[in-house]
Amino acid sequence: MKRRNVLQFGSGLAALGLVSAGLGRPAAAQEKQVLKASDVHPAGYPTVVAVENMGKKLSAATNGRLSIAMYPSMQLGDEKAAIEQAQVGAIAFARVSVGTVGPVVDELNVFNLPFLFRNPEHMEKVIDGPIGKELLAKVTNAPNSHLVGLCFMDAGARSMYDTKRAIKSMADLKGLKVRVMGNPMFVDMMNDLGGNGVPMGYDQVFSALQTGVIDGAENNAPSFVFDNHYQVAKYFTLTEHLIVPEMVVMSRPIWDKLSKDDQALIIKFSREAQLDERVLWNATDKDAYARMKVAGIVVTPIADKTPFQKAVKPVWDKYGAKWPDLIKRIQDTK
Ligand code: GTR
Repeated sequence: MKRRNVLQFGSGLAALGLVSAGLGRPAAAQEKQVLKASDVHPAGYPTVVAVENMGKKLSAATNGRLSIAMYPSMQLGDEKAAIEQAQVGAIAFARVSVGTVGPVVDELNVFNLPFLFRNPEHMEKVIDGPIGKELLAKVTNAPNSHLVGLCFMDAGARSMYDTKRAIKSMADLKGLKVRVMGNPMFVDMMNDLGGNGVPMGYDQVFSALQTGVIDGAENNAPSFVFDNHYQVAKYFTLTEHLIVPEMVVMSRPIWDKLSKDDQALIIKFSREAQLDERVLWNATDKDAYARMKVAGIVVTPIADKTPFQKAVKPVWDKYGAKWPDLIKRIQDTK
């Protein structure tokens, strides 16, 4: 074909709307793309809103070419399912707990060690600093993750709740079937604490509490309240045994098809989302405790957590022994 014909052929394709299908010129640069995101929590929850805000910024920066469609409330399944869908490119973003990422990228399990962080502020320092960056890169660079680690988010501290009794000491946990996230570390942790750890997808927890398949679970106050578990479990015990951050991970197959500029925008807005979510989180956490009070939930503080901390030592020995330097750097973060 002569050059003129090539040009005509090209503009003909444009007229037929085929350019965006990749047959003509800079398809990727022009094509409208709606990026699907999944979250287990309902509309209005801090993580959901933070990812939606990311989408609004992305839309504004690309004149609507890129946008995010959020599917909240486990519409696309539990977190394991969300990760698997992201890995194959069926969705673009999975907002999940580091608890669920650990089985995919082992090094992330360092954040899943019980009583690792002194308090949520300590965790924030770590995720905002060099260790946070390094662990995001671990997710991105792990050969079989098929994911890109975009950012972390706050999720406060996780405590026990159950339908049977207030947990005043470890003895009260004896014999209780307590749901944990699907990660062997948490099953071991719960068994070491005296309960029976039952790994289960988040989408099953409410009905399992209702039907008595489990006696309790463990989570932060906002999940307990806004995912309605407090309607069935009346005892909330401030064990604060885990301070596990959330993550937003992106589908590697989708990421690889984006231009460098689009990738940079996504990185920028996700890093901003890490801090935006924190503000939303703090307000929602307060709100959750206020609602628990109104609902008459029995909140039991644990004055001395030392027996709980001692009991989980086997978890540290079994899983933490792999990362002595990393653990020391985390502990040394002030
Ligand atoms: C919540 C967390 C979710 C999910 C859930 C669970 O705190 O925000 O991502 O991990 O816990 O226990 O499965």
